[in-house]
Amino acid sequence: MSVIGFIRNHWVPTPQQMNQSSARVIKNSDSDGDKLLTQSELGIRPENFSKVDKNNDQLADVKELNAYTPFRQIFKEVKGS
Ligand SMILES: [Ca+2]
Repeated sequence: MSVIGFIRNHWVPTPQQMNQSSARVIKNSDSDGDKLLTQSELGIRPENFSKVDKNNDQLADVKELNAYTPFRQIFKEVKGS
């Protein structure tokens, strides 16, 4: 198994780590300071944003970011955009 595969299968963040990660993403990307991220603030494709935005209000909050399991994909996409 590759290192990436091992991490993907075995690294499960604690709720506190998830909150910290989500808060960091919001802090870095929240251009209007409302503590919520739009699709363009988050910088991911609309089809991926719809997976994050569970209540369909077009905004991603900490809980929605926490619940989005392939979280590292967001970092990859934000980094690559
Ligand atoms: Ca939402």
